[in-house]
Amino acid sequence: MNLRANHLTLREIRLPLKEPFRISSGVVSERRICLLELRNADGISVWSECVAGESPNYSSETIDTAWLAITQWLAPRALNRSFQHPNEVFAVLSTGIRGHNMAKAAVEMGFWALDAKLRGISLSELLGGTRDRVITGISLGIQQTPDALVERARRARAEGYRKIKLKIMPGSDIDFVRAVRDDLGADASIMADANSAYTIQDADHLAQLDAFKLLMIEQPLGQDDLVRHATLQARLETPLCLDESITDVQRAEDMITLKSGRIINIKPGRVGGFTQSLAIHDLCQRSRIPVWCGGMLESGIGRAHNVALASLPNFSLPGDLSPSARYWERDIVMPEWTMDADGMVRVPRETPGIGVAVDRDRIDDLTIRTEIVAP
Ligand code: OSB
Ligand code: MG
Repeated sequence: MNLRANHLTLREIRLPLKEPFRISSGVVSERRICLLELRNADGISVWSECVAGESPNYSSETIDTAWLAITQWLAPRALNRSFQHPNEVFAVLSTGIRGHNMAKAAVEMGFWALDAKLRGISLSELLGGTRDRVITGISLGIQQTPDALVERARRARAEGYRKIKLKIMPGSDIDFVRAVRDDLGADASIMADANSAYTIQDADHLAQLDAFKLLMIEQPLGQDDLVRHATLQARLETPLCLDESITDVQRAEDMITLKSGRIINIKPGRVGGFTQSLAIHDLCQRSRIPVWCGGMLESGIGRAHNVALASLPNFSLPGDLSPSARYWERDIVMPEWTMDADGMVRVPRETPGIGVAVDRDRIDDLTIRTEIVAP
């Protein structure tokens, strides 16, 4: 099959979150989102999303660096070039271009969506997904007080979420996690995510979290610190899950070899797209490492890509794939993403491509900048 595109439109939209989302390294109140519309010579078009944030507090990328990378280096390489399969795109984008994974992913995932649409199959099916529904969790930002966090955790459980992730940082950790565990009881699936807020000197402090029987602790230490994560994992009973550290399949291999963690959060944006995500998924399946799909406060477009990925068989733990209404007053896709009372989100496997329609009028209203790449 000849996979080829000749036109890319980048847009920046701003979507206010219902509630500010605070992690150890920063807070977001309004999401600045970069959307891509990739088009072929027959006028077939597909949407993808770049997950980079406004400031470089999660990774070194931002929406503005991604915009530059996509328009200057990545799109010119990928447009007007024929691919046999979308799994060839990542290598083309990566030869001689270091880093910029979120920018690469946004382009690469567009090609996967285009290929699915041209074949008349869902993105889930193209990726090798098998699930009709994916299990869903919620990620709760850092709150002012343990009580405020307990209130949100209670609500989340009542809504059916199957995993409740608590953001932590020094000063907002042990007491907050204890309060939620005490209130929700032993059966609740709870985890913590530190976004690299600790150092190995905090090992004894973090070991106090073992008492709360968390499902996992996500990324306590530095993003390039697999060695100290291994030291910490040996000290803890609770499994460590790596997020920021896993930027490609080699880093996943390193984690397994060094025993730096026992679970991986796969975010396609962080690893440069679906080809790397699938390689990590397959490696982890062979190595009996469970994976789950992380989130980056995506709009309904990025969410469609994540849901398709999470429908693969080794995505055995609930993902950060909350429904549209958890984030936005109104999403930019139709239908919006919803979750049933069992905490499941349906995978649109009967619709070709990403499986939701994009609300173009609403996107036009929200757009504050546009750039076209059509070499
Ligand atoms: O570490 O998983 C993270 C959001 C922004 C940056 C980093 C992270 C997150 C989340 C949000 O946890 C999860 C979601 O999209 O619901
Ligand atoms: Mg994380």
